[in-house]
Amino acid sequence: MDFSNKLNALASRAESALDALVPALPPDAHAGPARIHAAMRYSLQAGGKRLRPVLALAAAELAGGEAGLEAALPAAAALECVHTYSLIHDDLPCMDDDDLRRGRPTCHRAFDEATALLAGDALLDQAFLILAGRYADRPALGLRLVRELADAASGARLVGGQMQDLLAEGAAPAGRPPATAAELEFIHLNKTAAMLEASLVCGGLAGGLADEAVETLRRAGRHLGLAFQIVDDVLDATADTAALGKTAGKDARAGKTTYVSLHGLDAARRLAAEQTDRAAAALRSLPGDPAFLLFLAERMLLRKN
Ligand code: GRG
Repeated sequence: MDFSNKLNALASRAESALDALVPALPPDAHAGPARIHAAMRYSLQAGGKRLRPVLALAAAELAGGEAGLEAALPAAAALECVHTYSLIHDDLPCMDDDDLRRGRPTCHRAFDEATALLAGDALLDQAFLILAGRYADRPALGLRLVRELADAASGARLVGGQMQDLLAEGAAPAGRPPATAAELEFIHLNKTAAMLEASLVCGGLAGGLADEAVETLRRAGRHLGLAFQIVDDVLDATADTAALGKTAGKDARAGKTTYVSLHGLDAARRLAAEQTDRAAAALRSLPGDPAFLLFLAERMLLRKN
């Protein structure tokens, strides 16, 4: 199987896991109103790249072969639930205020603001419900996964990065750039890289990787995360809305500090390649064959949306 087929195959296994673990309407008398489940699934199934689940499954396979990959499927679904929650909330009028996500109207446009807020909340809860339920027979692993995902999503990381992003945007006095290079790195290490790190780490843990190698995956995830964000900034400045499936050119219109506004397009592209090289060096030092993870790193660098 070539790597593009493998990527599609892993994304499709992640889709099936999500479909099974986030049912349209839980078969339970306490499932609650259908509208909340419809909103959760609307955003979940809007056709994201499934990058976080694929990274988790690839790391798990490297660590533990097919059995490792199987073991990581619930964690992969949980990661996508947290990621989708963050996108729904990021799109709300009180945050980035966007109408388009994954090529369709954002959750609050398709439903309403309150429903979108609740759908995000419920997806976050669903992630931990999946971990607690599906790893109940491996409590030590379950606890480590819960801790990794909760930490990545926490006020110190995903939420903290988002907070700092909002503060940088709102508080900049006239004439001063909204964020310095150091502030920008803090925002992106947490808003973007934390979830990519957690994806590789959770995959490695589920696949049974030893602690030292898990830390190597964490380092690779940090560099991949920075590269991913730099590419995001480049795409925002260069791609069109139709290709991105979300509104293009927002950063410049908002006067936001990005890698592109700080360093220019060419240097930003070079920085992304540099971070990808660092991630690749970490991946090459892992036990096992990192070829597919290296392919993913390259794909993330060359992505068009
Ligand atoms: C609201 C807690 C909270 C956090 C929001 C997701 C996010 C943090 C902000 C979105 C803005 C942004 C550009 C974030 C950094 C990169 C990112 C997470 C892009 C979206 O991820 P993709 O490209 O999306 O993997 P798909 O739709 O393919 O899953």
